[in-house]
Amino acid sequence: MDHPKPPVALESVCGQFAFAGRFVGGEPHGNGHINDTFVVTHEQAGRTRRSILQRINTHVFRDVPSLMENIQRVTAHAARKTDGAAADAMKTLTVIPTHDGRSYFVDQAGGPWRGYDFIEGATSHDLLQDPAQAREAARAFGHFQYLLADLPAPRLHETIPSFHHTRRRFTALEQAIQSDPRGRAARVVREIAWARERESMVDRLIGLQAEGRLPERITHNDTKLNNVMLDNHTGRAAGVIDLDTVMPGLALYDFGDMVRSATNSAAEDEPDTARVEMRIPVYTAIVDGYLESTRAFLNATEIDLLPFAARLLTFESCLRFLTDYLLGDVYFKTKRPDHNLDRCRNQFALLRSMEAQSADMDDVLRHFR
Ligand code: ADP
Ligand code: GN1
Ligand code: MG
Repeated sequence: MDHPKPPVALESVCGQFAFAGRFVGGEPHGNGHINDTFVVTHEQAGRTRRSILQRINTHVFRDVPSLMENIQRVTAHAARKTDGAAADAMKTLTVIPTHDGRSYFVDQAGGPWRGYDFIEGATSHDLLQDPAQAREAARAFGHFQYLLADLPAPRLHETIPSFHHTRRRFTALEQAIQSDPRGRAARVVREIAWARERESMVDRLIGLQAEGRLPERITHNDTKLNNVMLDNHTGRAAGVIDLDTVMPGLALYDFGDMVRSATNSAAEDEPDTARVEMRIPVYTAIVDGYLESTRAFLNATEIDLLPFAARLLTFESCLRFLTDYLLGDVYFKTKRPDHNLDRCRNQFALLRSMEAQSADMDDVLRHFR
């Protein structure tokens, strides 16, 4: 799906929300693959203030009321726990209500919109510049799990059912190969073979969860580097964002996706796979930062499986990009014809690099545990 043009009605959508001041302007913002994100500027008494306005992707998130209920509960709980903490403590999103007190607004075309405070003085990085950033991001996502560990009942809604269920992801790929609606399967014979060679990976964590050895926790589930904001001056984590997939999950999914997204020496969609490598210093920083905030509550099985989870989540993303390519690019936003295929090949290159460095990844864990 192409990145949409800013809606002409941005000002009128903005008018629905309790943003302070006069609307000055707005433009697309960030590099998320799912929602349509805009930064909007307001002016009040000569001072400008920025906010985030986001149109939620209803192809991906089918139940917006449940999604927003999760986000409100999670942000309110995290805010209560961090209330009174140091000024530079990690924050998360603050939902701006509509004038009639709702958490989202539905436009005439049926598009649901929400508003957030803009986290100022911080940056969300698409590509890592140095391992210290990875360490900080990992510490932040780990701390986020800690903050939500005592969220009162009821259980959060599953905003995308079976999101990290790797067996179902594998089955979805096999179904896409069978149906091949765009006639693309013949172009990806090699990638399909790579996926099938690794099928045995997909049941491991699910099996251990069923045996009770991996506990369900409240997890972020989309721990990409660009879903954490890092302070521009101190480099410390300013806040965890993109809370749409916060729901019950395994801690290992969060760890694995951090490693997948931050250790890559190239962008996730770099077509030249010779440039793709898993950077062990970055992996080391992630293990260090993540264990700093989670060591007190993870069990031994979770810690043992950290290196495996890195490979599994990278494999999951190979499966997802390949499936979306076969189905005709219906899920992830794409900017060029073979975008999902490039992403898929890139992630397989990353996975192979992890496989080649598997012993080194185990050594890193031995050092920190
Ligand atoms: P998507 O689900 O499409 O990835 P995100 O919620 O991650 O959407 O938002 C896309 C990007 O917009 C983020 O990667 C980040 O750069 C920016 N962003 C989102 N929320 C905020 C915020 N509250 N403050 C500043 N930047 C934000
Ligand atoms: C999407 O929304 P964004 O861009 O932060 C996706 C993740 C993928 C990622 C790959 C809800 O993340 O699961 O790992 O793209 N989010 C959803 O870049 O599917
Ligand atoms: Mg995002």
